[in-house]
Amino acid sequence: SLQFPAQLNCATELLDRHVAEGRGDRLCLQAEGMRWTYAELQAHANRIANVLVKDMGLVPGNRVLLRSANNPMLVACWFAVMKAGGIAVATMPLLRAKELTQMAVKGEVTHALCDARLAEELKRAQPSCPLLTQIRYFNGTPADGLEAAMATHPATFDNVDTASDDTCILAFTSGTTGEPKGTMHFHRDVMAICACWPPHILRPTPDDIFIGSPPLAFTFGLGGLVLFPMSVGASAVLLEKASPPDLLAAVQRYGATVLFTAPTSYRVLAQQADALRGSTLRKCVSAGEALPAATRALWKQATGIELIDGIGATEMLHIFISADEAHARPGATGKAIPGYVARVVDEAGEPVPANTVGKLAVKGPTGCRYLADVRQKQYVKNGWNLTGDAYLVDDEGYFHYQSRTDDMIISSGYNIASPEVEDALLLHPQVAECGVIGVADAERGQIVKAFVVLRPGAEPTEAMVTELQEFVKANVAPYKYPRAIEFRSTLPRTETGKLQRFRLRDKP
Ligand code: 3SK
Repeated sequence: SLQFPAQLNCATELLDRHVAEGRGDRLCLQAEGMRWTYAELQAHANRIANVLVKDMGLVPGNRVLLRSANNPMLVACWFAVMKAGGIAVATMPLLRAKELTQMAVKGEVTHALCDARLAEELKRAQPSCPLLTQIRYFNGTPADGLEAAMATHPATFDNVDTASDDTCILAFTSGTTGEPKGTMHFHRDVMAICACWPPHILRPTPDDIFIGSPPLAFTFGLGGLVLFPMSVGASAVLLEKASPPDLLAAVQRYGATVLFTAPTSYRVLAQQADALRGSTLRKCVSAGEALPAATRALWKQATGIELIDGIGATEMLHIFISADEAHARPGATGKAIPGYVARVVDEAGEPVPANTVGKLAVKGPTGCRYLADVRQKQYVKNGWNLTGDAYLVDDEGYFHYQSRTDDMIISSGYNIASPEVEDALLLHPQVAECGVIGVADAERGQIVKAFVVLRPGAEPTEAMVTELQEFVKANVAPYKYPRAIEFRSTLPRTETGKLQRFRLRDKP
């Protein structure tokens, strides 16, 4: 098991250590028109830490809201908060004043560092956040911006001697249901995730160039694009815009070797097989939502690369079930990664036999600690974290995702997992995206309803409805076919790309 000293600051371990051990000149971060070495990132973070402490009055334990697209200044701000013993509350760039207010109020946020281009919504939120009195803006021009303040301070800073179990991250999760929950993580949690999944599954080298789409406010992105590359002294490319065309162009331009993105993005990227063949990519990680076997096959065919699938949770900080390329199984996420244990349990919390669907329960060095939330009792039971995912374990111990536990459709006594029907529909050449829910039905209790986005050129006709129904019946057990199909031009997704089935349910 992992051992950490009583006192630990993750900024010392992930950033300062490289400079102290003579790797300061190594490339750390790249972005449009920018290249920062480890020493340059350290100097920026130190100056910002000085601004936080000396100009903005930050004391250890204060919560600092961070608002920015993925760029090097956001990383410098994040490390500055760590260095000063604060708690980083990173927020998604697309959030509006209402959501920022919810987080700032619940998180008792006192300070904010915000990209000037995203100032508007924070300014709208501030009057409703009485504790939030100290804000500085960066990447703008004003003389009173963060950069001007940084210039008045030295590029050195003595990191606060934090305890390894001091909270340093307050990550909000919207989940697939309602009200945001704040999950608290310690300095040792940050180091624990760096010690578990990367060395055992990803196996990066210091020469790797990481790239990807998840926002750093989503812990999938923070780990994949900052913590994991820096844990091995590698570099990362940060993209403010990371739609599939932007991502593809950047992979080529920067010669990226490790890609982090979601299945939806892999499906679109795979259509550019010519551009991808022979690319510099050597490791491709899929997470954020379940990876359909069809998408794994598509990517392998387009690039020759076996995807590394994984499931994590903001509550757990990062990935806890995964498989490397050599152990990948189509349709399976993988096994509990070293450091974690996972099992599938029934309503009473007892393990179920192999090949039986139940609730995923996991424990390891990280775990759920909601900030002041009664839902803690539902998430953690008898020391096990119940992630809200329905899984089954096969005879060889591989975990197969079925659905969110609230996405299980029960129709005429049959248990039907929404993602399984979605996977079946996605195999149809005219289906671009789809979402499946259960809707009330007098006869069957529930029936399966699919919302389908067709590929350009395909017609949303009755004949297409019949064709898709027959197609599903031909590919999975016929009782799973969608008795209702509605065509849409888009589907509701979170900013991190997760399908929001509850919003489909709201307006069936
Ligand atoms: O699988 C996820 O959704 C996830 C969530 C948080 C951190 C990492 C991952 C992969």
